[in-house]
Amino acid sequence: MKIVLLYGGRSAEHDVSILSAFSVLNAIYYDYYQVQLVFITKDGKWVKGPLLTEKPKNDSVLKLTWDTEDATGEIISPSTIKEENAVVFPLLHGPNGEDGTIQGFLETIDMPYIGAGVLTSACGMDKIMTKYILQAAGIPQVPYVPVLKNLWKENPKQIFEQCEGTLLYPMFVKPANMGSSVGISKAENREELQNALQEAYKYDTRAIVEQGIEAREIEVAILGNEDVRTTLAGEIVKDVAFYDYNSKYIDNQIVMQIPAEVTEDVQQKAQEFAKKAYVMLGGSGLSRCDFFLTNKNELFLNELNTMPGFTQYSMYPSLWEKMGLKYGDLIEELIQLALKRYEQRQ
Ligand code: ADP
Ligand code: MG
Ligand code: MG
Ligand code: K
Repeated sequence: MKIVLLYGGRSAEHDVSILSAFSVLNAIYYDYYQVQLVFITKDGKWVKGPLLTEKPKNDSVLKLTWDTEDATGEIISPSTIKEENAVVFPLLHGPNGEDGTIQGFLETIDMPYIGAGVLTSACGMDKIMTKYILQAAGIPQVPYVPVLKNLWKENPKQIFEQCEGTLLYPMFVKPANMGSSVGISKAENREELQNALQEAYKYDTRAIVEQGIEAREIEVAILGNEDVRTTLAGEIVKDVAFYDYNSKYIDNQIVMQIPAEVTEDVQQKAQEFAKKAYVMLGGSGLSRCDFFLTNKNELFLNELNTMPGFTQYSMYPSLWEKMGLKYGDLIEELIQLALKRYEQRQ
């Protein structure tokens, strides 16, 4: 069977995707699978790389296609990836990859693929939609105000008053559709709120303003289709106040604590909320569910990431490793879940 590994992509998380892809290439079971590399450039071109039948000696196999300038692969029309007896692994993060667009395309060309379907991907990527669904499910989350660009332009004063009437400073302002902390800022007063909204609108016409809180950040990994399994929570131990893009990917200021040192009750609640949110969003395959935990042991669900960072050392695979599921076996499970969902739909 062939695994079509889609990586790179048009989002800010392009480089993270390449790292995840290399980890997968090193761990996939070549006794059963061949891997067709398909790289998506930052400007959205699809490049067909080599077909791997064994573990690559080094990452030059991916570097071949890293750069649009000296890309050696062949530029292809996306629909030509279609073939029988193949499963797509859309190892793409953020908009244009994790948000339902690629998933819709794969549905259209009728190929099985790893991870969440169209609706779950789109709702998981959109912070406003996620909030609405969690609210309907009765899952605790921080207070928020959705702020659409049109309404903001029409009457900014009303938006300020609405935010200040519902929330206290500091507030967190985010584009609705984004990831990796891109476009997110913290606002301490009205002027900063104004600037933060302008920043968020660079990325999306939909923004969300949230109550800023001081909290630890804990995460639970979820795996399954109908039969949903969760891991113990892990903690992102920050030595920075705001877990932004730089601290996530550039400065490496993140330390993971697995399992997180939390009470039994918090542990249980985190797993319960993660599972409930996943089911409410219609999850399949995998997701990483992220929480805030205050020093009063209040737990707030922040978001679900339907295609979380997937290097061997990322939180998602590390949480499963701790539960006894090895990285290679995790990939195998994801392939089987993809096939199962595809068969059920036929
Ligand atoms: P992304 O999808 O980009 O990861 P998040 O909502 O997870 O967006 O926000 C990124 C980071 O910003 C979080 O991991 C956290 O460190 C910080 N953050 C986000 N919202 C809040 C909030 N309401 N209060 C305090 N910190 C927050
Ligand atoms: Mg996210
Ligand atoms: Mg996040
Ligand atoms: K998300």
